[in-house]
Amino acid sequence: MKAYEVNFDGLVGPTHNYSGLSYGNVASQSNIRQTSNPREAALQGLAKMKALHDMGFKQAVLPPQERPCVDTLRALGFSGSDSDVIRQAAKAEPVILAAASSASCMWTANAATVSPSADTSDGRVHFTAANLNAKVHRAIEHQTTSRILQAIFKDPAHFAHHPALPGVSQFGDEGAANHTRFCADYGATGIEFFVYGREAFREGAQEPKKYPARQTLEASRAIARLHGLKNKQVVYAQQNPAMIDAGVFHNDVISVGNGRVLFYHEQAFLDTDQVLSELDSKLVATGAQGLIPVCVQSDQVSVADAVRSYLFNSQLLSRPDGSMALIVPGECREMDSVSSYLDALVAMDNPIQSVHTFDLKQSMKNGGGPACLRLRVVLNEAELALVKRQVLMSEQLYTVLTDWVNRHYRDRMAPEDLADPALLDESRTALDELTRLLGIGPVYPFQKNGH
Ligand code: SUG
Repeated sequence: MKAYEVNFDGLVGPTHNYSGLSYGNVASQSNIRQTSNPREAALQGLAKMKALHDMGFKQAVLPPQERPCVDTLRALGFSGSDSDVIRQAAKAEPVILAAASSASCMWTANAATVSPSADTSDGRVHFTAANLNAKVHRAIEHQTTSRILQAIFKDPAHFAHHPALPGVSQFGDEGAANHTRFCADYGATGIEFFVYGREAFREGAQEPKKYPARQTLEASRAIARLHGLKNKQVVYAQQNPAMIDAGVFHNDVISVGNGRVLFYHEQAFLDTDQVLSELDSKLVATGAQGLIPVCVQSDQVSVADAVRSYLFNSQLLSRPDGSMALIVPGECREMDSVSSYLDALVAMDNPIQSVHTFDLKQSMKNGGGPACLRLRVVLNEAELALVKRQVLMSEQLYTVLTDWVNRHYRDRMAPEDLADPALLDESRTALDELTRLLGIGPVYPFQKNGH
């Protein structure tokens, strides 16, 4: 049966702001306390979704979460009415209020790890919501993420949903940002590639020295078990710890894969030769042709330029003729080294034949490029037919969501604006309407609590 990669992009939420919450993420830290523009952020994301839909790719949308998360603030001891809770938190612990207000669920590459039915032992598509427990503002995402995924992928005969792994650092899991799948075509059995930052249970294992490694090998292994993946279909690789210290906080900041292509920086992995040879041999054992490695050398693009431009946080998308399109952030054309590399890349003998640039500056300033903003879900035709229709991008959905954003979003958000209790009401009104537009039912806590 024919199968597709469907990209589920996160719709940027109404509280998008710059609070410098992600230590180890250079962009997040360097833009701390700047004024953001939530409306522009959401429109930039929608423009990318619409453009990819128009180019013929399968595109869908995942809704944002309720922020500020009043339940988190209450759990941390703030009390009274919702407005009281926000006012107290703003006064006593503005950092906690900022964490509870982040729109970070827009980066849906971190929402979950997804294994297509062609890979899993029970023939269902498996989802494990990521615990994101390395950061407070992200660790509060997974319950609602699970509810949203279950509302969209409903049929238990075809879709299996696993709750997030235990929320401790030994099982730190950042979802699909550290997961890539290689295959001959989407419907065929693939090789699932899990990249981790550290090993939690092995004494003396290499780790970064400065910044935290968010993903553990133990978490990746647990997901492979939960999804029923056979050892011959899985490759684990450690990210080069020096890269994490250079600001590569997820593997998707230094490599991206699709089909048989791995586009990566020469410094991405700890043991590159071993990684490439295991990927290649396991891929060939599925009946596919071998891996096509496309390596970028440091003298072509330095790690610092890769981190600044987000060259590898690109989407690598298959076209019907077998060629691939690379979707990059505008920053890649603002840097000479990266821009000339891209021109050279499309002239080389590999499947990547076109480069498309998108302005995602609002998200980029928090360290989120094109690949961060999407969750890849490979679905065969039967599974795709079961997906909640209203979340699939169309001319009409684009118009409806653009209008929704224009009606509900502010066009400026300074750090002190997070203290405004009206922001919660605005967000709830917007999200309540959104669940109706997308037909996903009441997925937010406030809809259940009857606010
Ligand atoms: O987790 N930034 C996100 C960016 C996630 C990028 N995702 C992928 N690479 N797939 C993070 O660090 C910044 C929020 C702030 O500082 O306000 C933030 O959460």
